[in-house]
Amino acid sequence: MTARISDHVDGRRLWRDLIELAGFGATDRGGVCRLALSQEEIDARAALVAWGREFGLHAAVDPAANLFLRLEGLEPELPPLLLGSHIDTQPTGGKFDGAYGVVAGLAALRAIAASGLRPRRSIEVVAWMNEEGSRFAPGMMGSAVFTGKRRLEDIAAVRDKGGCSVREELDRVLDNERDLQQRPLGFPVAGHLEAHIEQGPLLEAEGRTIGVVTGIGGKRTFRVVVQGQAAHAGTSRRAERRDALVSAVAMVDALQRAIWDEADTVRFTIGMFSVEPNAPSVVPARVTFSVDLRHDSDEVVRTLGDKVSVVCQSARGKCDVTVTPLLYDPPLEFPAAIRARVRDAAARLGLSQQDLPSPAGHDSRYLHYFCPTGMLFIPCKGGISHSEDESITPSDAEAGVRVLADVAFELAGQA
Ligand code: HGY
Ligand code: MN
Ligand code: MN
Repeated sequence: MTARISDHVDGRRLWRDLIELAGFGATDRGGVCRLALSQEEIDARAALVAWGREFGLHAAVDPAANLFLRLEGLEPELPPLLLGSHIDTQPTGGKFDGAYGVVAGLAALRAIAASGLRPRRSIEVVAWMNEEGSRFAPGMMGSAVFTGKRRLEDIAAVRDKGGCSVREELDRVLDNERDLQQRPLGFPVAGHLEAHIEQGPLLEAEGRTIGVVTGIGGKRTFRVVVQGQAAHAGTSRRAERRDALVSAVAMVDALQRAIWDEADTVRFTIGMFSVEPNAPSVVPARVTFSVDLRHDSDEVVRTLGDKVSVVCQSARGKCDVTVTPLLYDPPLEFPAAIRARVRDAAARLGLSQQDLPSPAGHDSRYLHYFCPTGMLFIPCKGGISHSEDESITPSDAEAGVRVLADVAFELAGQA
């Protein structure tokens, strides 16, 4: 039997790293709050660098604070293969969304190092900056800037709710990592593989261990600002009020009626909703809310997304409303050749598998337009994610790494 890299995967060390990484930003309810460019993330990044250096990885960072951990190949001048995902989380996120893919990448490189074999191309684990987009919107900033989808100066100007800019936080992170090698944005890459938890119920329901990801669904996001007029709750008559909350609620109701479909295939979410000044005796002056729309048909994403502004304007009442599009990412399909490698590697390892799409977004969405890209999923309990209850099993975690390690070594050996 040919020696396989996957025979050298250390499942115990993988699980230890996953649980230790979850400690950076651990919440009381067993989840993780490790927002992009936060101190918790800086500390987690330092741990990843230390773990990589234990077996000779070189750490580097680019101007968007994407973090690279490189296993040098026999021909270091060749463009490397990337094993990427993210370590930033939602505010009440789980231990594994994103973090699994970065730690799995590290475990795959650790297995290659343990095998004594050297890949032809270098292989680099990447922690892409701000995939989640909850502290700074939109998400996937690091991979978008690396691949040229967005400009660094544009994302640097984005501010969080407290007024802190991406630029200020990038400077803080990059200063903290000033001893790391500097890499340019968008250097040539041979390919990108991402291991991720499914964040949906299919694999668990079907009793499958490995998901061969066929592609990523379409997504459009918007920011809606409803502008009214602050007034005294006791003295201002309803007839003269310009109540931003009343208008915003009318918009939410009208949007749901216009966008939700009977077949329940459209994913429409208003996840962020803030009222100002948010004081009990003041008529709301302004409401800001998010719109997140997804579907695997580009036609549906386009036509329903085009309704958002029209519907908000029609429900504005006496207030003004501004609808700002944040992103529009059409659905995509990963190359069949990479999907076949994931499928064959899982089959060789005797792991059950199935093809499935990803309604959730990932950094691989932007890498797909930059280099040959593919993804593999492992199951998560009840399909629960973006929740402190997110959970996976050590054996599924290890199975995913075994597939990732074998596919990575194969792709890195390619001409
Ligand atoms: O929103 C998403 O799909 C990703 O998990 N951030
Ligand atoms: Mn993710
Ligand atoms: Mn996520």
